This record gives sequence, structure tokens and C-alpha cells, in this order.
Amino acid sequence: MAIREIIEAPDPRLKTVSVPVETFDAELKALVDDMFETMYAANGIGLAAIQIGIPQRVLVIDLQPDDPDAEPEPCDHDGHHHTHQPTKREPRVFINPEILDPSVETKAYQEGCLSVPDIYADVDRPSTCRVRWQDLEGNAHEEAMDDMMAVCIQHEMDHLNGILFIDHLSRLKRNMALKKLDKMRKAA
Ligand code: GNR
Ligand code: NI
Repeated sequence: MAIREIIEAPDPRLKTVSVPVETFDAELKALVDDMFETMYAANGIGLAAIQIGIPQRVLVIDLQPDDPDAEPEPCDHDGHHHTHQPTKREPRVFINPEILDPSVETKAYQEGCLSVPDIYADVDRPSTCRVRWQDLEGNAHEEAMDDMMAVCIQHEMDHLNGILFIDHLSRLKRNMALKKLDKMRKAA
């Protein structure tokens, strides 16, 4: 297991269209392990293989990425003393995912991306969809997705097709985001 480096915009590798996985072997499992380790270390809720430079159609998602071994956080807002118990992780792997039946109804959500750090912007996407994918053994699955899962899987699917969330913005807003990124990188 290893934490890999996350590629950041405007690196042209992020524009790669990733290729389908054909071999469901130990190497694929090792890649997925590294993707989870990298995603958790970066406090993300999803990661596409291309974000660590591997152009294959592999996604990992965990909408509950808090470390289950972390100390409960003391917190006393509203004058009440209580602790935030970390919730159980829910790691999910999607190999060769496909989006089916995207809803006509869309919903805006303020998105971020580990490859576009510290930039956040509203993106409109279908509010629900079905997803068909394969697991690490190559078995096929299909499931209806909504809420945050629908947002996240569509964001990750975009990565597999070489698209970033800022590509959904107007050219003006996208250029502003890229300039801000460049400025923050120079300041760091
Ligand atoms: O960690 C992430 N958070 C997030 C928030 C709103 C919409 C999408 C995401 S995915 C992102 C991790 C990432 O960059 N995955 O590609
Ligand atoms: Ni992303």
C-alpha cells in the first residue's frame, strides 16, 4: 500500500480518456488499495485512477471518509458538550462504470476536486441516475444513485472521460479558477 501523488490541473494527463479494465487481477486490487489510501490521506470522498496517473476506468468512493480510529472530537457548540463520533467508512469500488438513465431534473451542488485544490463552484448535474459497473472480481452490478452519491459518481465518471468540474463552468469562471490555482501555487 502506498499514498500516491495526486495530479493537479492544468496537467494535460487529466484530459486523458481512460481505457476499460480487462484483467481483474492482483495488480488491479493493489491499484485500488493505493487509491483508497491516497483518497483517505487527502480527505477526499472519491478518486479516479487518472488522478494518480493511471489511465484506467477505475473509481473509488467513500462518502464517509473519516478515520474510524480517530479520537472523537470534543465540541461544545450550542452550549452543549458532546463529541463527534466518526462514522463507519463505506468504501466502494467501481470498475468500468457506465451512467444509465440520468434524470432530466438537475440539481446544483458546490463541487471541489483533489486535482483542483481549494477551488469550489456550483455544478448542475442530473439529480439521479443508474450506474452499471464491475467489481474487483469482474462481476457486473447495477444500482440507482441519488443525493451525494449521484453527484460524486458523475464527477468521477467525468475524470474517466478527461473532464474536470471546472470544465462545466463558463470560460470566464474556469479561467478565473485556473488563475487562482496558479497564484496559490506560486504563493506556496
Ligand atoms: O473530495 C471530493 N469532494 C467532492 C465534493 C463535491 C463534489 C465532488 C467531490 S469529489 C472530490 C474528490 C475528487 O476530486 N474526486 O475526483
Ligand atoms: Ni475530482
